[in-house]
Amino acid sequence: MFDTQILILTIAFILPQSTICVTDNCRYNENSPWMSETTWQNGTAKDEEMKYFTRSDSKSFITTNWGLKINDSDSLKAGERGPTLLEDLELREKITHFDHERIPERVVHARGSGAHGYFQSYGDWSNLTRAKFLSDPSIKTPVFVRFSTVAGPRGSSDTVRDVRGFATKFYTEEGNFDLVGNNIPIFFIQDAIKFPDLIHAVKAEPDRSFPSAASAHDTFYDFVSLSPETIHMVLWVLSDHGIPRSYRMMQGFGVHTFRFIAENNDWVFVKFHWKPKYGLGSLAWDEAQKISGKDPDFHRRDLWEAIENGDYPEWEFGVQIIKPNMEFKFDFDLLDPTKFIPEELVPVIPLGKMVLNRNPDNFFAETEQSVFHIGHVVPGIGFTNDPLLQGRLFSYLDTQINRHHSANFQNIPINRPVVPIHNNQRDGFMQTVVNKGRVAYYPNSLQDGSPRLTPPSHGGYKTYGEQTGGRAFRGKSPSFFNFYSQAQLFYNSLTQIEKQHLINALRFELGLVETMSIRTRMIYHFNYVDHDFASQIARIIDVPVPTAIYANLNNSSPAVSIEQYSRNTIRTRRVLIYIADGIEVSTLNIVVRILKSMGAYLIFVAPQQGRIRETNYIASQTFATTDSVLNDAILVAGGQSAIKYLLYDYPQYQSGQPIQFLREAYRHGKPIACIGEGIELLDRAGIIAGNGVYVLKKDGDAKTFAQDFAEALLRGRFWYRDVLDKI
Ligand code: HDE
Repeated sequence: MFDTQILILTIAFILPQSTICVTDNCRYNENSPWMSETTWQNGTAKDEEMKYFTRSDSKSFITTNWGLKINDSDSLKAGERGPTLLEDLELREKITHFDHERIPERVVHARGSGAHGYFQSYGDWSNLTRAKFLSDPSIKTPVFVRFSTVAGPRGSSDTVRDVRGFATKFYTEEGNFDLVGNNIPIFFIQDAIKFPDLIHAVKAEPDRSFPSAASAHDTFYDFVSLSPETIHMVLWVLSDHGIPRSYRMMQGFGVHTFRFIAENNDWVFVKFHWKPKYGLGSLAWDEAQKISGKDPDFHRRDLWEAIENGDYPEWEFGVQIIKPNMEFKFDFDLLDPTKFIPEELVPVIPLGKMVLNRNPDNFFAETEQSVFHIGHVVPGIGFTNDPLLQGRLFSYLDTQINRHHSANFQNIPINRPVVPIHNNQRDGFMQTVVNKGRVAYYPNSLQDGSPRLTPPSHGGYKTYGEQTGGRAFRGKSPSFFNFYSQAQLFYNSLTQIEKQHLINALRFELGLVETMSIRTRMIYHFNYVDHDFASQIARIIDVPVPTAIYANLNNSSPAVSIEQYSRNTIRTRRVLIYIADGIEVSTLNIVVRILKSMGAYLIFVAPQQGRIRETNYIASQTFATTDSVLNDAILVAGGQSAIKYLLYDYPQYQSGQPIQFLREAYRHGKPIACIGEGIELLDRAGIIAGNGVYVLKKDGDAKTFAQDFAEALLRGRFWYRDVLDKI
């Protein structure tokens, strides 16, 4: 029998080769001016391309969109007080464009923020994968990353309790690779068909449209309590992982099991990991709620400012590698996305690093219009049969057409790969490419068979030929019926205070659930995780304490704990420094110099903005424009009259914020330090020294004091203060 595939391939290769690159040494391809030796070495290929599309309006004259220069900014009327004329096309164009400025927000992950940067491999990993961006440490692959919350609308707050999206687009020399992950290594459900139900349940309830961006309501826990597979992920989101301190201080995970395929077709299963250089950090729940009011843009501001300051966020990229013969050696199914592989069982091998070093020029054009798709892979990376992954492969293409109203969304600058695109796809709304020639089909002979196919040996993508088969079947594999074991593992792995935070979070969330049967069902599930855990929640939310039915196996994976994650820098940590007229500067100078040299951000706050009399200190904030919750630590300068001012005169018109901030910082476990007379403020706040609170007496050593304080900043939180069970 005649095989048409063979015919097509034969024609393609007998026909003369055109300019198309099918050799190994043609990284810098035809038609791509931004791809050069230099741009690949310094990671700027995408930046160069973006420049081509970027317009600056500075030093220009206003025109209409058809290029007409405008000489008057008022509308055209019939007489000075008359109606506007239909003829006024300048007005009509401007208003019409304005009316159409919005595109639909993402159905999930609507609120987010992005940045440009690069990825650099630590070595040549071609023994693992043929993906070229992982084969050459001398090149920097451009990336664009978008972080997001999941449930809230585009205008909601950054610090709500939620999963965070962590989507990375690698603009590789073999096309775009999108790693569309989250900050939690697992997911709520095992099958894509349940995703619309999950999202409908967590989003604002459809009749009343509240609560916005919050899971603490009946419909979410109704769904969860009827879907035991969700319990493990619920614990992760309700733990400190659900309220990160910063996008820069959270992990990223590919969640599903993927495949790495090497040149010789050897393959392994992999789990993708991002580990933040700045360490892991979380907020206290009370703090997160207050920040939502004080600065709903807390995370996007933090990301923006760090990049503007040159403190580039950085992550290490790693993989857990599972050889094919290990597929069935775990006590869960590798295809089940509600399970993670403890790092203690399979270590994360670092493969490279990612640095974010450029903020977008235009939020809408870049961040809002960016399109991520789990199906955008490059040679050497393949999928598995995880049913959630399989459903996602369908959804991400479909949803972009809804958001951009056209299949041409790849033409948008932020989405274009840096390599040339050639195919026979044509036309559609907003087509911006002018495809020349008569031929828009394959196979052809009228255009030398071009665009032609590329064999895998020359970079063409080859699907991993997994053996499939079996009867059509709706349902779960028996290997997916294991709902509580990793939920228990996760709970056991938390430190004492992290457990307490989780319990408090559940008391809060379930305490807001109005339907008692839903609360009871949740406790029923938690009783399978750990009896004491379930009882501690039940007691507070008016649910009968259940009888113990299941023993805790006491297994754990300390790598999941934020508190135990190592940190090695205080760079970018925000220290709020109280100053006022009359401060004593000599000691303050020493402490400030030490903290600055370590890269901490120093925010000077005083009763009024501006220069402090007879010093070089300038207050950028007042006690009305900043807040304890927006900062990581407080330092109080000394000086009798300054302290008197802060304590006695100033509060008359600013209702005691200096004391209030200290009390809150103490409650939230933050380091506090007071120089000399500053201790009077501590006394007033009822705070005693010790446990992350430092006092420098008159004869004390400023250097040691500053170093102790810096050490405390590195530790981050002193959760074990007596008041903290109230958070
Ligand atoms: Fe997504 N998800 N998702 N998701 N997802 C989207 O695509 C979807 C899932 C993730 O910054 C949507 O462009 C289904 C897991 C991120 O633009 C949509 C299922 C993980 C982002 C979609 C999942 C993610 C999205 C909405 C279950 C972590 C934001 C807008 C089968 C591994 C990307 C869009 C950005 C966005 C569908 C589950 C991560 C509708 C059907 C698991 C980070 O296509």
